[in-house]
Amino acid sequence: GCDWKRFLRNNWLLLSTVASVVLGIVIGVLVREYSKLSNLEKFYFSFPGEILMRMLKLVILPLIISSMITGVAALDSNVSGKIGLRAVVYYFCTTIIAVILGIILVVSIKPGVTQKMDEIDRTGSSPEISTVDYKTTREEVTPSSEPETNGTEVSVTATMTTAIFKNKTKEYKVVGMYSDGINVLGLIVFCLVFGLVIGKMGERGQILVDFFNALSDATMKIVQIIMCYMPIGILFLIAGKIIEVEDWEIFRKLGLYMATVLSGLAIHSIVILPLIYFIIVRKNPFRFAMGMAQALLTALMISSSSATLPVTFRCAEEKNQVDKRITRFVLPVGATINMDGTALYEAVAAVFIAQLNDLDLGIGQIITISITATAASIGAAGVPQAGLVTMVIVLSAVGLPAEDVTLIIAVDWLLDRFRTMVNVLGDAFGTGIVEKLSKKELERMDVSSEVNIVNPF
Ligand code: DAS
Repeated sequence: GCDWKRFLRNNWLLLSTVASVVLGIVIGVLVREYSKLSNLEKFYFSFPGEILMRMLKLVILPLIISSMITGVAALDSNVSGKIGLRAVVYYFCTTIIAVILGIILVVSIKPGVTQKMDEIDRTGSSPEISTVDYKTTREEVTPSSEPETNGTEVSVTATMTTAIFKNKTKEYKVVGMYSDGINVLGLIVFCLVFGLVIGKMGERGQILVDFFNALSDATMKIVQIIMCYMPIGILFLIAGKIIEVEDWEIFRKLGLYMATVLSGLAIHSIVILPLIYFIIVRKNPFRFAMGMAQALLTALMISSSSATLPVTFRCAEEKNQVDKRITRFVLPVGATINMDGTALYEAVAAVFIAQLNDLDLGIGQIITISITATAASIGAAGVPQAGLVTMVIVLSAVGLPAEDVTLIIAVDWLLDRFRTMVNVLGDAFGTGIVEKLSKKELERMDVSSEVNIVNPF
């Protein structure tokens, strides 16, 4: 009786978020079935979800600034260097493992070999181009290089590129992206330097440290308020998405490809990451992952690791009790550069497209794909479908037509959610692992430095 009540009290937010996902799906399917909404009505319908996205994005900036600066200032540069190095090694190793896993799966499942190009509707996202047009253009272009046929190819490429970007702008509008973009990586570097400098300034620097600490506390209070709104926002986000998707048929056509990506993501998050966590930390990885549930669900719903960051912080610090000196450092950087799910997806998608093009990949090209997929995941910003854009790097590195991303664009919004969830999970496990590895330094700081006792860490 009492246990049950305590469970409810501790998890009401998570439970109501799960309930709102289910309800959102039901409402979405019903509205889709029984009423024809105009575009404007669809926009109004998903507006409560849009509000959630905007609120989360509003707090990212003060959150990153205050957490990075206070995080770095609290550590002496010696310790922060070590912690930073450990985090980077962790990011890198897990990303490489994810890529290798993806390659192994896609090479053995061969999702692109069984379904040839014409089976997949190339017009999925660009009604201007028909399958026949595209095939003829290709055949004409390959044998000779007559100027007219080249011209045709250019125009097809151009149309497809416009199609991609048209599609993206639409997506951006729906999800409410920063189309103008915050340079998060640049911001992180600046905060790192700023934090180091004020950490060394003594008395006068302490004023700034106190200021940013207060800013950090205030931001987290706001996050707490936003999280109360989360179930409502998520309900309308998911219902709005279900109403909006035009082509469900494509999911059947690309089924094997999606299954490959999803099973890779599942293995990485259920087997590999927990195993690494267990080997290093010697605690139950699934309990740790359960503590992150609210953040994982948020990532799944809004497909942005940056916008999930406030929730990731709360889960890691409140539920999993990870040291704030670690989270403040590992989470913002991780959300920007550590994307296991994206790396795995890029590798699978590139090989899949090669298979569709009947291209036999040699070991050299597989290695090229692995390296560029890693780079593309580091380069991708933590915003919806960023991975699809950086895919172009991977494709062109092995000489595949960049416009072939149109083949997978129609299902990308779904895969995006799942890879974002894995990205967030990777960052979360990273905090636990780096904390464990840095235990000695953290304990030594606790006893030696008085400044840190004054700080509310
Ligand atoms: N959705 C992104 C993220 O926030 C990355 C991606 O598109 O792969 O993690």
